[in-house]
Amino acid sequence: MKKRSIFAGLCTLLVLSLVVSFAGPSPAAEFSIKVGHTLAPSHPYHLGMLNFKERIEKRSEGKIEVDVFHSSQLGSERDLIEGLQLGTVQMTVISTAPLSGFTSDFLVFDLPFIFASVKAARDCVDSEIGQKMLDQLSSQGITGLCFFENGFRSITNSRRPIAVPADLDGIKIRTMENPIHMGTFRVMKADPTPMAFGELFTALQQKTIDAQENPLAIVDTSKFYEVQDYLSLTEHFYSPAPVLASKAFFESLPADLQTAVRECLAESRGYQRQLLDEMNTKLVKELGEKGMKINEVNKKPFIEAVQLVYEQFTGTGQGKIPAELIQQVRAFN
Ligand code: EAX
Repeated sequence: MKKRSIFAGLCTLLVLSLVVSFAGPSPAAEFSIKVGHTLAPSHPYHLGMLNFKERIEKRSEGKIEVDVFHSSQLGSERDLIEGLQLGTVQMTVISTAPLSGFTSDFLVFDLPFIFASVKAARDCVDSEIGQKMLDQLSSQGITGLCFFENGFRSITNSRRPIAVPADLDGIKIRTMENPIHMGTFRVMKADPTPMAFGELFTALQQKTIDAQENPLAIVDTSKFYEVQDYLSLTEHFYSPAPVLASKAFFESLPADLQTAVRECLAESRGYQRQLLDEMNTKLVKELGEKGMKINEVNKKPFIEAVQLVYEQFTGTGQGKIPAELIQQVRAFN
């Protein structure tokens, strides 16, 4: 008799635990936020979003629950943008490059060497110019909330040091799906191949491409040093990282929670950038210790070589950047 009552008790416990585990968000959560991004869990995209999760769950007293998905688990950056529009994803942090298909004004951030320092870049994206660009996404079903940071992008490759533009001649380089990024490498006679970030490591490993370009924190956290021999510190593009929300979801939040999300993100933005600053002070040394052959670069010949890109993309209409906007952005230097 005793054995039967213990067995019955265990079955009850098992059923209860199953019911609770399938019950979805914790009882207090009224709103669930799925955040997707493409980078590794050790990258400041992820750590910054975990910081936001901690802040907003506490600030909302559990009314908002956040889950952060790394390494393209919820798709590529293009998929994530579409997921915001469909409402299948509630938030994302991406580079601006994939947004060029949705609004051409973001293209200004993709112009080579447009920012002379990280301070100028941060001051610009945090200004009304940056907010105006984020607001333009509203017509696409997206609420632009703020800018985290990806950073200045440098070139890695498996063939040779890149010291002058001519060294890029014939190099097959992966780029983001962005006309200015591709145009920039074309004018230096490289062979740009647009590719989703999630496919990049394998392509480098299999040598279907020679090169890629990304900030040092990505070269490290996505382990590109395992499949790339050379790192050349070109810092040719600056990638801001807009934090975007599904407009339908964000506007479904009560006003006080919308304010809470914005304020918690602003605090997490500072934390996220500080992490990158700390990483950037030591990554050149650490990537050298991990076997990469690293060369500094005299940027002047590269800046001269890519002036043609400014001529190609300055103008009005789809895919062009107004000269006035370029001047406004450059004024932050
Ligand atoms: O936004 O695709 C890229 O190279 C980006 O830097 C990455 O997805 C982070």
